[in-house]
Amino acid sequence: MSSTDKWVEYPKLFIGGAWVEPEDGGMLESIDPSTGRPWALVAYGGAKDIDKAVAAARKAFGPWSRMPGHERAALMRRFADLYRERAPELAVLETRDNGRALRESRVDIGGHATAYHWYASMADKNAGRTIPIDDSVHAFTTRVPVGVVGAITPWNVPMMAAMWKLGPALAAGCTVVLKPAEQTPVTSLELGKLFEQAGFPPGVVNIVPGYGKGGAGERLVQHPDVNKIAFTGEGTTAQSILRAGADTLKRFTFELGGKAPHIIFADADIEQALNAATGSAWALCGQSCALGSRVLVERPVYDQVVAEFSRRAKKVRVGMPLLESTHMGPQAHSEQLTKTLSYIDIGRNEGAELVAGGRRLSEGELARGYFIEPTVFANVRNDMRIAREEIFGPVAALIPFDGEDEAIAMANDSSYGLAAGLWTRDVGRSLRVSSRIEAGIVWVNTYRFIRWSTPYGGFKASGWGRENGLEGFDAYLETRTTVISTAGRFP
Ligand code: TXE
Repeated sequence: MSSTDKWVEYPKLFIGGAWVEPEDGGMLESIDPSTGRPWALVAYGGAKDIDKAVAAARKAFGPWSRMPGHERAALMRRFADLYRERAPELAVLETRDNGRALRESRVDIGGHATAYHWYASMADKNAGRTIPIDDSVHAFTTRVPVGVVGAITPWNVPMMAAMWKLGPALAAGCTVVLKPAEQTPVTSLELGKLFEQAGFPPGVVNIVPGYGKGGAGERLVQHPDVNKIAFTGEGTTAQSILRAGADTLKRFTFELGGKAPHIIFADADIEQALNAATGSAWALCGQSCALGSRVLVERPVYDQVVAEFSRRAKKVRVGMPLLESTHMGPQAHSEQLTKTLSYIDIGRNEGAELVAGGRRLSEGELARGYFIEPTVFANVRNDMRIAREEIFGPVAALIPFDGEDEAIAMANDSSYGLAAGLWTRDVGRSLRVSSRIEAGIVWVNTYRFIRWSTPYGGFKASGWGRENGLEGFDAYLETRTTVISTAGRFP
């Protein structure tokens, strides 16, 4: 056995700074999506384990939130340095758990240490404001941590989604219970080891893998002692979470799906636009909320873009995700494979023209895994289901348009509003169009540029609130206003 096909076991949860056996959870097998076989045995928690984790986080909250910011920052920096050292190994583990091509996991996870450092630098700069009124009163604001945070993360980017929540939460002075997706729990448990090694006080970070509905996730959402849920996942799950959390009126941030328009005007640098549009269509095997899955192409260059898009789709090297040569691995789990294949059928039945891909790969060693061909549909209409619903697979829908107004109308004709891309050499047009797009982030002459410092989140059904940037930090703070009478008199 090589180190990369090793069986691994994580029989304990990380609660209150200790590794403990689940009380009412159990053990689950995590499936390697490139082989369809279990590769890890992992502890998962139930309601009682969540209760223990929340109690530990609550106990830790007072001391952690009162710790001077520079001391919290120092701990976070130590964690970030350990994370940097372990990043190559975390990338391999994440690739085994969710099948993302190693070359992608490496770049993604390799950048997180810097992100944790960036958040660490906020921990002692959390200043409020003085509000001028008149000589009789002095008013000021203090920004205080929201409290105990339940972080619920998905399977497509477990380490990124965890970092987007842990970084700002810890810098703000919150304590956290992290519940990773049941399909990909391994790397999140590895984080527990790093927090332990970095010397974090017990209970500041707790990690409890588990199921969502009816399991650890739902208990976390309902728990009266959790002040905020930070969630990344599907919109319908967010709706269930809202209902389940309604009685406790906790805070929520939601980073949900997308159906991003990627607009290519005829005056664009077509070669660059194609690099971005094709690259982003297959990134994460299509399992990204920022996927430019609706490629809107101005009519004069439409045929050229369709031909080149499908030519490139056929050249993508789909294969075992740990191989350096692989561009695109399998879908992360069997339900996602089924979902993507069903949307390919829907596209065909709706009358879209399949110009590349469309099949599950069933040759040789790939037959056991959840591999699928990069797929391109041409002559798609924006009212087709493949243009409206999030597929979360490597399926691009190419839609022709005439002129700016139609491009904007089509881009905005979506229930989602997470991201958008546009390609043009005309600076005026880039400003005109981007200012009318209903999306939380608009990329001009680039695509999927995501940084810890740039706010990220959706309009419309794509979410609530923002992660990353100063806005992402604010999402873990409450504002307290203090008003002091200088004369000590009322009225
Ligand atoms: O997500 P879920 P799923 C989209 C994408 C994908 C679809 C389904 O379109 O095909 O969602 O993925 C936890 N209370 N995205 O079903 O169910 C669950 O355990 C509390 C977009 O896997 O939303 C996991 O930890 N928690 C996306 C997390 O929620 C619950 C990322 C996500 O699972 C819960 C992933 C409940 N009732 C999927 N139900 C993006 N925005 O990037 C589930 N969970």
